[in-house]
Amino acid sequence: MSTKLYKNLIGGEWVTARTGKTFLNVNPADSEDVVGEFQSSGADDVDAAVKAAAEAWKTWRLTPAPKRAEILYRTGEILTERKEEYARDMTREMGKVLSETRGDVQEAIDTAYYMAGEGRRLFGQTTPSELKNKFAMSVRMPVGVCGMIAPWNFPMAIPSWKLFPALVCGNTCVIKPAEDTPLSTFNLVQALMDAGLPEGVVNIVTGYGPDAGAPIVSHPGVRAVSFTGSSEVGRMVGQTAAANFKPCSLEMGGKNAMIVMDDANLDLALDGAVWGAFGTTGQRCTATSRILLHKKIAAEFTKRLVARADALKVGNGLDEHVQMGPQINQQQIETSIKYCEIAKKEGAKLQTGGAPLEDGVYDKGHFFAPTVFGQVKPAMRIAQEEVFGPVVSLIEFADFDEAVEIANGIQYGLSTALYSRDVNQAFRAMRDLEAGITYVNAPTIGAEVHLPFGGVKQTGNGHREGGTGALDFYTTWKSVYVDYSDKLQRAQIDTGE
Ligand code: UN1
Repeated sequence: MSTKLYKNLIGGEWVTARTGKTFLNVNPADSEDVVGEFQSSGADDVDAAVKAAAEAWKTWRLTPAPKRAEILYRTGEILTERKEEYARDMTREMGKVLSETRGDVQEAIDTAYYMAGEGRRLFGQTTPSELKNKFAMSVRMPVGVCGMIAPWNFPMAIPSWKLFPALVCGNTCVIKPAEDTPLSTFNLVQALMDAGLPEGVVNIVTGYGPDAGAPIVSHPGVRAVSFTGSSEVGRMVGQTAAANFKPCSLEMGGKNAMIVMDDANLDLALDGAVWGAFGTTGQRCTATSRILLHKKIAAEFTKRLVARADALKVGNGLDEHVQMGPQINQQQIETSIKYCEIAKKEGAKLQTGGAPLEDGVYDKGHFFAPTVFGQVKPAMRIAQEEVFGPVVSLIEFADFDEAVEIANGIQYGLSTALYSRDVNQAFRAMRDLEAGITYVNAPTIGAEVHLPFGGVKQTGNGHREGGTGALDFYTTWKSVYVDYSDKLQRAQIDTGE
C-alpha cells in the first residue's frame, strides 16, 4: 500500500512545503505501519500561513459570535459521528489504547459543545460611569492571528482546547501539530471544514519545532502563542514571545503526587494509582508519577500495586484487550531507561519493570514495562524530574503535614490527589497543595474541559486552558465610554458639582 501524502493547509489550499522536505508518521507499536507522509515545513511556509490567517481574520472577526459558535456545534456533531474512525487513526499514530483515544476525541467533542455555548455569552461588563450622562462597558475583542504548538500525547483534545476557544472569540489560527501525531489535527480540522469553517481561518503547518514551531513564535503577524510541551522548550517559547511583548500561554511539565493516607479506601486508591501512573503509558503531564504513602499502609500498598502493574497487558493499542500501549518513540524509551538508571544509582529500589519490552510481539514497537520504584526519597531526581513514561516512585511519610511538604517540594505544580476519608484533611489538601488541580479520592488525571486547566510554578506561566480561562487568553479587553451629555466632561477633575 502506498503511503498517503498529507500537505499543509494554507488559506484553504493543500500545499507542499517550500522546503521540499517531508517526514513519515509511524505507528509507535509497529514500525512497519506507516500512517502517512507529512510536510517538513520551514519559516516560509509559516509566513504564508500567517498571511492567509491575517487575510481571513478581516471577515472572521466580523462574523457574529453565535454564527462562529454554530460551526463549532456542528463540528462536535461531526466528531461524534466519526469518533471511532478518528480514535483508530489516533491509536495508530500515538499508541495509546482505543478506549483512551475515544476519550481524547470525546474531549474535543466536549470542548466543541462548551465553546459553542460561549458564542452566546462571551460576557463583558457594564458598569456606571463616574460622570453624568456617560455610559461605560468593557467588551471582549479577538486578539488576531493566534499561533499554536501542540504536543503528541493528546493529539486531538489539546489542539481542540486551543483552536475552539480561539475561533469562537473571533481569532484565526496557525497550528503546528507535534511531528509524531499530525494526523489527528488533520482530522480535527477536516471536521471544522466540513462544519463550514471558512478558508484560511485555520491553517496547518506540519514539521519540527526548530524549523516550523520557532517561526510561529517569532512571526510579527502572530499576536498570541499557545504552547503545550516540555518546560525546556516552553522557556524558549516564552523568551521569544516576551521579546516581542506577545501574550503566550505555556502548559508544561508535572511531577504529580498522589497522597494515600492510612484511613484511605485502599482498593480505590490502588485503582487510582494504576490508572494515574500507567494510563496513557504515563505520558500525561497530569500523570501520577509520585505516590506518597502513609507508613502504616506503605508495605501493603506497594505489594498490591506491584501485582497490579505486573498484571497489566501491554501491547498494540488497537487490540481491545491491551491495557497499556507503547511509548511514543525511541527517544522517550531512552528517557525512561535513563531515569531508571539514575533511580537505582540514587538508592531507590526497583520493585518491578525498569526496562524496555523487546521480544516477540514487542520487537517492532517502543514498549516499556510498567515500572515501580520503592524507597524513593523526596530529593532524588526520580522524585523531582518528569520522566513522561510508565515509571512511578513510591515515597513514605509519617503524617499529613509531611505529605503536603513532600508533595509541594518540587519545581512543578500541575495536579495533585489526596486519598483520605477525613473531611478535614480533604479541605486542608484543597487549600495547601500547590497545584493548579487537586483531586480528592480520584487520581491526578482526568480534568474536565469546562474547568481551568494548568498549573503553578514551572508548570505554566499563569494562563489556563479550558473553562473561562481560555476566553481570557484568546480575547483582549476593550473599555468603551460613550458620553451622551453633549459637553466636555473631564474624568478625575473636580468640577465642583
Ligand atoms: C495532558 O496530559 O497534557 O486531565 C493533558 C487529564 C486529561 C488531559 C491531560 N484530561 O489527564
